[in-house]
Amino acid sequence: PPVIRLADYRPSDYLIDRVDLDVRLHPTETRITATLALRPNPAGEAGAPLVLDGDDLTLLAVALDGQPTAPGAIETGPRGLTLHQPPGRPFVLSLETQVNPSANTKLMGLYRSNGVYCTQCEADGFRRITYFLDRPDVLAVYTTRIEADRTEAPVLLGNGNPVESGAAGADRHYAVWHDPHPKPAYLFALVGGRLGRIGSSFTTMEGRAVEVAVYVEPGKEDRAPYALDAVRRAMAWDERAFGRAYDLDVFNVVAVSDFNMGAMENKGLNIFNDKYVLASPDTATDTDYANIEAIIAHEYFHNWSGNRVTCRDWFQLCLKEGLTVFRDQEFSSDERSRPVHRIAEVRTLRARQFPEDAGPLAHPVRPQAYREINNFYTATVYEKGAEIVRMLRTLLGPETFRAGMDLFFARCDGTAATVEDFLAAFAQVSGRDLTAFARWYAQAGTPVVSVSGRHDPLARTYTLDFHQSLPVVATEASAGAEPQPLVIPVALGLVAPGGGAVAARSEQVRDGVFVLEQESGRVVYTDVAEAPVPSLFRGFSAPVKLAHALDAGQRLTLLARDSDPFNRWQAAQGLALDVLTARARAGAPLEDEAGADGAALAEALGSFLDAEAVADPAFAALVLTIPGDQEVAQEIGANVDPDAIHRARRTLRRHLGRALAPRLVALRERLADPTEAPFSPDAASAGRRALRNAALDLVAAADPETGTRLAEAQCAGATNMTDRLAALATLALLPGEARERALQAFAQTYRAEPLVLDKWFSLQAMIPEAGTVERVRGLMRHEGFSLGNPNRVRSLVGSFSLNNPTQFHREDGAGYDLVAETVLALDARNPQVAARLLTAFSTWRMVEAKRRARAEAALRAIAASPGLSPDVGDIVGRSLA
Ligand code: BAL
Ligand code: ZN
Repeated sequence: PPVIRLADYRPSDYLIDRVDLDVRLHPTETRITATLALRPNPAGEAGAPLVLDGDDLTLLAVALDGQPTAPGAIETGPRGLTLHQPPGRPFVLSLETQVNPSANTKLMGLYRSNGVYCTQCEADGFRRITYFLDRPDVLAVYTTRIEADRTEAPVLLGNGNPVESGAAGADRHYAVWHDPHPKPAYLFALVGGRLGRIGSSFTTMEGRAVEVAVYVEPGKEDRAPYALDAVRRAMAWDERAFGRAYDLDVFNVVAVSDFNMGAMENKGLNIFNDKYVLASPDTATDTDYANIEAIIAHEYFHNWSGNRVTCRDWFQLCLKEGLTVFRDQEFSSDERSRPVHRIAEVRTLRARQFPEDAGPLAHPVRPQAYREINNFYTATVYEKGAEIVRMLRTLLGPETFRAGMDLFFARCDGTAATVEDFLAAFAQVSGRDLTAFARWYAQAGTPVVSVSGRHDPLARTYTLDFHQSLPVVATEASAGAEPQPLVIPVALGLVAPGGGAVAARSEQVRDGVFVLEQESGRVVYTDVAEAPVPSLFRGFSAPVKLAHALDAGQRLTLLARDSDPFNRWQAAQGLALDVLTARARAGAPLEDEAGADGAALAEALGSFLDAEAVADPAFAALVLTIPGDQEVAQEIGANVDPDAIHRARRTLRRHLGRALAPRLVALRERLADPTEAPFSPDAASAGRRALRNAALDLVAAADPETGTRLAEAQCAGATNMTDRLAALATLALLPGEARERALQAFAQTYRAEPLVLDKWFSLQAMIPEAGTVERVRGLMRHEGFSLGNPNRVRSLVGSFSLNNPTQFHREDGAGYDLVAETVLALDARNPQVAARLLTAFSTWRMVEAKRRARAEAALRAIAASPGLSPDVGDIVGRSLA
């Protein structure tokens, strides 16, 4: 596909003010009449031909101002429709198209999922419904009439508010929806089907009574209340935290089972992957509940950050996504535990975004070029994008930040905006020049901040010297220019060696934050009697790698004494990472013990558990969890041997388990829920379960026999999916009959529950054993598996490629071959999901030479395959560049 550049942006030559759609739903022959009120754009080129996007459409009729068009006036091709000499005044174009929803396996545009008609239009799916100016800066007011067979689709939903409904002949009926808010086509949606509904009402701070409803597969209504409640909590929170009220009379959420993404923020009609709606104690884990809450909130928050203010072009995707992720993270932090949530956010960033930023798919948060926009819904745009917004708040302070948000919403409401518009609002309210800060949006790669500290006992000063180094990232999506210093907020403090904060002053630190604006910077604290331990980047105040030579003793001080929970957790992670990288680099023989560093870590964790585990189990569970393979691999950086990392992790887990076993067993008992207590998905209950299960995991790592016994009992006797799945995950790491028995029993119990079987697929795909490739191939033939359903593919093959590093990176290349074959098999059917699966190869240059050669061969074989989709072609091209 050709490259599209931000620098080439031009406004549309034409605008569309109103869209009237008449959609007659039919399984294979759906007809759409679109009546478009167009006019020349004063900012465009006068007299230019009108070029409407179209994809996979059959054009049945066309009329201009109600008249048939002259022969030759209109031309259609594979990319769309051209009207050669449009009137130089407002005009109306009517188009009748036909599409086949049942044959739409790409799940873009109008398709059927389990017999339910639904749509997905972001980024460019609307052009698969009718010919259109399918770009986010063309905003129109939509009225949609939906007609369908009454039995097949008793529920008919559209954007905006319902206007009228009624019979359309003997067997058919219709509904009309009107959305008064101008929107781009990517926010269009409709749904038609047989659906169960649960509803509630919410009165906004402006006094508007809103009917809120969640629609699910009939019979699953009892799994929807958590999502419905999350909507209402999100509505209330956005009013409190950002002053944003909802603006329609209805807000609908619909769950469908075949969906390329997590969910979609269509105006007033959010369509969800059912994985992020349906929850019951027996089918959903605590993580599922937390994800549902977060994604429901995320899509709802888009109503302002994305819908009321949308993006001028797709390069500005972070404007809505990074900002909305920040907003949903804040919501979850307020609804749950802020420190625990912050740690979870950073773990995701490090596991997904840092590797992306270090590999061939690296791109700035606002890319400068793309070939296929669907490949830019990335951890960088989303998660790093959210970190930029968080840094802005840290730099400006919460009040000024809020004033900036208010101004941005007020000024850009109803428009398609840019990152510059966003920053201009904050510059205005703060009086600051944000030009240098804006580099965060333009420069790819993870900065490294090196710090060294020096105590002068005579002068009683403590000096910290900071230096930032920025990687030069020369990928297609990145300018490749010499990077300029970033504005890096460093939240910091000093901890006395014996504990407690040091009451020192520094002129360079305000409200606990030093801003590193140049390549180098210095902080001098005065009145420091004894050498302190610096606590840097508290709360992970910037998305950087910190190079700071703390010794184990200093880390232990921070773990035990720092007032910042994030850095306490970070201290434990740092201790573990030192052990893991040293041992992995040395080849990590399995029989080795973890050594003195491991012993020090075990002792510190023991004291920590004694003092704090019961008070904050969720936090304790995170402290107990050592860094994952990915993170160790990142730390090592080059010539990575995934087997050595895995052995090092196993050894350390075994060591920690042995050292902590008596405590862990006691904790498990102490934290057990009373058997009669009803299940609650709240954060406190989830935290207890998390710690009990982290303890089980370590006990099993140390003593497989005890672990098997405990896990088998827990798996069979669990009263909720969190405990059952955690026990099964523990068993999955213990080869033997017990594992296979438990896996079989689980599959038998949940054979009619696709979302639960996904967990079962996923666990097996992650078994770090040589037989897993064959196991995955076998599971691909399981009756519950289908290449047509994105959740199934992600659970089985996605989990294998992303979460099973030893088997994906098998020395003989069998793991690469499995994923490459699946990508090719999927590509013809669903290119978006195929391309996403292929991104697992993006770290291929980091692995050692033998594996690297195998990975490259697999990528080259894909690249040489005929008929690749633009999606896969783009990823494979960039991966090999
Ligand atoms: N806009 C695509 C799905 C999401 O990020 O909300
Ligand atoms: Zn989003």
